[in-house]
Amino acid sequence: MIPVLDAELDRHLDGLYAEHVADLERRYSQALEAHGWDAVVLHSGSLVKRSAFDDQYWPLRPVPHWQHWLPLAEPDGALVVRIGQRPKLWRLAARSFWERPPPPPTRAFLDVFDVDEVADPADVKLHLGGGRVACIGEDRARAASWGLGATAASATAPLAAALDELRVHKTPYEVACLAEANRRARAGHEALRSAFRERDASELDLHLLYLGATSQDDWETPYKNIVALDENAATLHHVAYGRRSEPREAASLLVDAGATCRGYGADVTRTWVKGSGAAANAFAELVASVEAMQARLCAAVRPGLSYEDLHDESHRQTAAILRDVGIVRGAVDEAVARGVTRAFYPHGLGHSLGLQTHDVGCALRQARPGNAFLRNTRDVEVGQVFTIEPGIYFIEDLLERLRAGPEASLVDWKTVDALTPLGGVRIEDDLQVTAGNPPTRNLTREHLPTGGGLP
Ligand SMILES: [Mn+2]
Repeated sequence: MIPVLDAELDRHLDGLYAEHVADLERRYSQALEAHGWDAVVLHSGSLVKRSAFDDQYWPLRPVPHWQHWLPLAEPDGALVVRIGQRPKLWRLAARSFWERPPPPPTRAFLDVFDVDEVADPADVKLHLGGGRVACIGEDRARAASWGLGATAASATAPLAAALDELRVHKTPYEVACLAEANRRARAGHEALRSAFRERDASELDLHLLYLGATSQDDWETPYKNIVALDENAATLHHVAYGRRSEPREAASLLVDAGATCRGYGADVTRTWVKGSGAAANAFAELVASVEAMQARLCAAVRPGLSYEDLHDESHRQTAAILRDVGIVRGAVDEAVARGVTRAFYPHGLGHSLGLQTHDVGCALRQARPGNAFLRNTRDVEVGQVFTIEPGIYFIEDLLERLRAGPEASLVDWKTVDALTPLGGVRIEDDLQVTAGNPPTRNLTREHLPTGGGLP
């Protein structure tokens, strides 16, 4: 297990946090003024019932606008940001002897906000002050209790879009949190690599091992761990963990799992293969090729580049790999133009990363036809953090359609059938775009250098 309580790290993050908040105050004031508001109330969120027929609640996933300012997972908090004033934080006084929110990861927020408590969240209304006040949150009833119900929807949309834009370029504090989240994820990926090499662990075993190695409860992970053995890797978001595993001649493991730091999440994928025989060897070659392609794509990132152009380039490189391993025949350009690569690589090259695993602000432009699932269509800019995650899979449904169509003759189906039991490959890192040389910092490889075949 890795230590998640590190006093030196906390001091470092707290120092950056004060600058982060000062920066947010300035940029929020500009956004409020530009959109004709005097203040905005950010609601942390309300507890949501697991079922309307039950009396149990999900753990709180705070509203990301709130988390942008505060790493607190407390229900019914209100942060009032008013132009030209120190932000005011209202916390709900915890009076329940049944439960209590998790303790704050830091107390640095006490130094940068005016902090007070209310016994009843509706009381925040008494302290809102005058002028045009917007509310951002997901609980319409709470906004209505503050007299801000009418502003909770369409009227605040332009302001909300401007606030999303503030999350596209990460502050040094946010980058430090994302780097730390990647450091924490490393322990999980390394533990799974070893366990997979040494024994025939089930997906559930591996998932639980990842949680233990990263000191995370299941609901604390930035997204549900994807732990897929063999053909399950062809389900891109496989989270229905199998409970059994038998020895087999060739085996693969795809792990797409992260960790968090103060609300910011890492998003990391590695693929491993073991065994002997032709299928294991061919699949190991495929993993090594995707790994090398992923490194080339990361190296190509620089400010001014269109992310969608890089996505298109990843399809050309995927076609070359498919040809080299004997899956696709003919010219690379033909395989891309006729949609063959899209059957093996149906998702986008990556997405913006931050408080949300698929973060906001980078998919405002519609992707070109054929790039339907691309979640980043923006030009690369200094301060962005995004993933680079190409993959090659053997997905039954997509391959059936390919096999039935006119492009079937471009594919060597014997090779496809031999590799289908191993599911697929994905390699994913988190990149920060910098103003320096090199123009990117790979937040993942600082800690987790490699993937691929296992001896
Ligand atoms: Mn991802």
